[in-house]
Amino acid sequence: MGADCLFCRIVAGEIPATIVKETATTLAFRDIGPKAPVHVLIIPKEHYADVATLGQGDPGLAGEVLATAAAVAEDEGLTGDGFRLMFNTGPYGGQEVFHVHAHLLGGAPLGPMLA
Ligand code: DGP
Repeated sequence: MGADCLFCRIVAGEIPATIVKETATTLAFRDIGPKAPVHVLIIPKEHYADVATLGQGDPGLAGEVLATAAAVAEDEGLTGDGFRLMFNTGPYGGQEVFHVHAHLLGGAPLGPMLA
């Protein structure tokens, strides 16, 4: 991947993003079209297309993505009232960018998932 992948290009610094946390293996940045007061995307720097291939290919890295998401939730003050963490996967899951990313949403009541 790389040149063809939007989020690889954000990792490479070729496309600007509002980065809120970076570790050796993960990056967290604000979604360009926020769907909640806090909407952050958390990705592994290494390219995996979706959470299924990441989870099976490198479970340790998947755990690091979750740990970064939890740290961002804490930084953003979401841990008291709660938040939503989700991975859209494939066309039926509504995935549009095929570099795995967790959506961290919070800062207001989000309502039931499938309303
Ligand atoms: P998904 O549908 O799960 O693949 O979500 C992709 C998300 O990526 C969507 O909420 C909008 C966000 N997004 C798309 N392009 C960019 C971009 O260039 N920068 C940032 N920060 N977010 C983007």
